[in-house]
Amino acid sequence: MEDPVKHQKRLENMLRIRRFEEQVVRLSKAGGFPGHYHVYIGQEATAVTVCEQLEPHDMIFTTWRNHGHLLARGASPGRMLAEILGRATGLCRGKSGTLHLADKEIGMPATSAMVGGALPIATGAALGLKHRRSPGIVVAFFGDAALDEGAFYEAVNLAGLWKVPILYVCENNSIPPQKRRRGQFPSSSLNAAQLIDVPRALQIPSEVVDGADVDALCGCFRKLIAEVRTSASARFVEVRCTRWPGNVPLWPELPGGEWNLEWAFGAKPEPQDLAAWAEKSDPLLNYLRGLLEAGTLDRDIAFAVDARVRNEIADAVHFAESSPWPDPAEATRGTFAAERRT
Ligand SMILES: Cc1ncc(C[n+]2csc(CCOP(=O)(O)OP(=O)(O)O)c2C)c(N)n1
Ligand SMILES: [Mg+2]
Repeated sequence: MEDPVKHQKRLENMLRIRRFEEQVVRLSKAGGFPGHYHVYIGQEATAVTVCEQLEPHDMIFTTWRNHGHLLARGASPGRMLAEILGRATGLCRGKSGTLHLADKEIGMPATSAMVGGALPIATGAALGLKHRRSPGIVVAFFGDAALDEGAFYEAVNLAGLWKVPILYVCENNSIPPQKRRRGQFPSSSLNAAQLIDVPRALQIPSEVVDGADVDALCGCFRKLIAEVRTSASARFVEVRCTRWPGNVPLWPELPGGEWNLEWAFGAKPEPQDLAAWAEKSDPLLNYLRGLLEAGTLDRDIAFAVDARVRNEIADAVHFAESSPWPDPAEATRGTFAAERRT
């Protein structure tokens, strides 16, 4: 059995993402920032279990649904929130907002909000690591709709031909057609029986894993990331997530309010679709219930971890809200490569 401290840390890392994003929803509704945004609630276990396997020299590329990936990799919650609010202290000095959050200090130099847009960049970065004989690898996170894009096929095909060290993590949160509401993105539509048939046809070893099962995710990523490192070649994984009922593009909701730790101790959330999701499909609740049953954690520890995370996120909100706006002159600074001087 793994060390209880390791389990607590993993739980804390997942909770940090959830509590952070609840504040993002609250801030958006309070008019704290303009424009739409996306949250990672219900997919936290994927980012956390991938990042546990990474080394400092590894790189990550991601999408508009990026908050969880950055937090799991160790980005500062305060500087992320400041960026989402457009403040000068933000990770990208207030220029990127939620859709393009990036932090090169932790190996996350760029985020693409184009469906499939990060895949050629990530694959090129993996080629760069190979040429530099770096021990690093690349992880590319993307949604299932990326498989509808030509960029996906080019990138994955080249990764196979060039033999570059990259793990493609496809987070499949597609809504079944019968459950889609008006205005929701359909996500993917593919003429293949399952997503992994596509990378397999390009000779990329590919697996499917349940995104609500933390133990399965840990086992899967431990194995695949070790394979990417030792073989210096590509792997593909489809993580199947049941979409959280609040995941409404482009304006997420918090049905049932903030996530409640009591749901792990028998309390039932409302409405009904949230209760059904919390019962089987929430990776956080599944993990927590498993730890409680195994005696790895008790109620007091679980509440103490949550309190610690809530305080950390409250500090992050305070930091972001009290941060200054960027100087107007900042708008054109750093947007183009410096002029060449003769
Ligand atoms: C090339 C392109 N087409 C359309 C959009 C608009 N768009 C933003 S998110 C999205 C759905 C993406 O679904 P998926 O890749 O499964 O990711 P998810 O949001 O479900 O995590 C679409 C169509 C876009 N950003 N880029
Ligand atoms: Mg999707």
